[in-house]
Amino acid sequence: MCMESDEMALNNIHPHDTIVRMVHPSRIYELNSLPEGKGPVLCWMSRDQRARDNWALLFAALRAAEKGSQVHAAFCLSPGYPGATMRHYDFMIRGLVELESDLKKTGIPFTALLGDPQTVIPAFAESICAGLIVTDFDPLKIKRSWRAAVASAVNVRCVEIDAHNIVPCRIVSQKAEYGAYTIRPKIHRLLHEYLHPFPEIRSVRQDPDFAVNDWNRIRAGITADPTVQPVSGVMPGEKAAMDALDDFIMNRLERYHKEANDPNKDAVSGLSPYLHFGHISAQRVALAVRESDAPQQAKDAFLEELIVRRELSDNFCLYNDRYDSFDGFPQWARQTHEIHRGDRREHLYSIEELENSLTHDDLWNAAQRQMVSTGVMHGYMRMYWAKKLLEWTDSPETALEYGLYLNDRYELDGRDPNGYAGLAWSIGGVHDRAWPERRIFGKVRYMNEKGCARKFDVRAYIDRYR
Ligand code: FAD
Ligand code: FO1
Repeated sequence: MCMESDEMALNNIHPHDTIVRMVHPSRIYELNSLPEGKGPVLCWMSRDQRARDNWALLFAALRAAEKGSQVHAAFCLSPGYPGATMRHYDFMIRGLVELESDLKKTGIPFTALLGDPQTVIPAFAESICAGLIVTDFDPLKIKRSWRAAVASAVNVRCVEIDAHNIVPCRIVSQKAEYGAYTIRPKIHRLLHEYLHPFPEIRSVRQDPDFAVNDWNRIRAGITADPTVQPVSGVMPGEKAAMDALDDFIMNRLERYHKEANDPNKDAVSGLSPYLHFGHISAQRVALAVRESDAPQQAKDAFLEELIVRRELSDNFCLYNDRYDSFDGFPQWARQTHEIHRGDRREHLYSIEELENSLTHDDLWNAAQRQMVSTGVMHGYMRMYWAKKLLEWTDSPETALEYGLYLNDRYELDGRDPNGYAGLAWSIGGVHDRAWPERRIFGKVRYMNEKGCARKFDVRAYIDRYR
């Protein structure tokens, strides 16, 4: 039987601070049309796994304060998330352990659940008599189906808050954009409304019955492939993410506009695993970069990737259900691929040969090895790597299938809208234009080793990942 909860308040929130003032109302998307109950607010975290700078958690805490109830955070670990391996679960679980302790400091109880979120979240919500469920935004199909199932299984209001994007994805545009050139002005027009500092949840005055999460039991319940080992070079969690941001701003940002395309120069941020698991907010990164002393050109080049390109990927996945298939490519690209289906391929590799870096191309093999051994392939090499899959497999469908499999298996940031958009750009011309026609690629942009050699010391890269 659900009883009304005790009074609580956010002691750092001024009595006349309202949700509308703190969390932009356009971030809120109703997932059902049910009324709120009086019980606690459940913040079901999924894409944004952090205590700080999290609009979904802020909304949940503020709403709880407004209605005098408690806020409770939860994360549901699905034992076999598609394509994920122990490398990903290890990174994610270590981040969640830190999240549990960070939330405890603010007074918010955190429960780690195990199972299918579509049944586990409604059951948990019922067990704590939740009066409102708040979750985060994610354009991927699996996450959309989880949210829809939860929203229809519960008997209280369920809302989604875009805690990942600076300008909420549903607000930037209501259709699939053609490319960066069409979404850029839409984002820039709205940035001033959204790119502001975050309010802070310092502590919540509530007396929760803190759940003790049994992390050993949770780890034991994960069925992901254990053969892809965790990597040691990237530490998970909010603290490590903030340290990585500081390190980037101090030591590399000033060179970003000149050297980001050189995989030997170590000029990129390395933030993508943290952004993927929501250990850091893109808004926090953008604010810190904007306020830094780096040259304006460096800041602009970086913010173009972090904001425009990243939000374009979310737009692609939200409005194109076939973001992971040949059918999701633009019409001109499908047409050109049809014309070139029969073109003779000089090299044809199996997935095993590709996975084990056994091609004739030392540069490609080095990129594949960088991904397998470090969990993060350099961004410039990702383009070359994916383009070659198109050249060395029997069809664009196979190229995409192999690309998604390898990317999502080894990249720490795999299974992300950026990955779907990146592969669709490389193989299917998504967000790109038609180029002069050539063998196999048709009008899809081509890349070769000579082009790489013009940009960086190819030999040095090969030697590094030999
Ligand atoms: P930085 O250069 O420091 O950029 C900062 C942030 O901007 C990145 O973390 C990312 O969030 C965003 N960003 C940078 N480049 C892009 C881009 N091209 N498109 C969208 N956002 C971008 N990114 C992933 O997060 N996950 C993936 O699985 C993934 N797979 C890719 C596969 C292919 C074939 C291609 C071409 C690109 C892929 N990308 C993917 C996009 C991009 O390569 C990575 O985001 C970037 O290399 C991550 O390194 P970084 O954080 O050091 O990037
Ligand atoms: N999200 C969840 O809510 N539960 C999970 O068990 C889960 C596992 C998981 C494993 C690897 C990975 O890369 C992502 C995973 N995610 C999980 C989703 C993640 O939080 C992101 O929302 C999407 O992958 C990207 O948008």
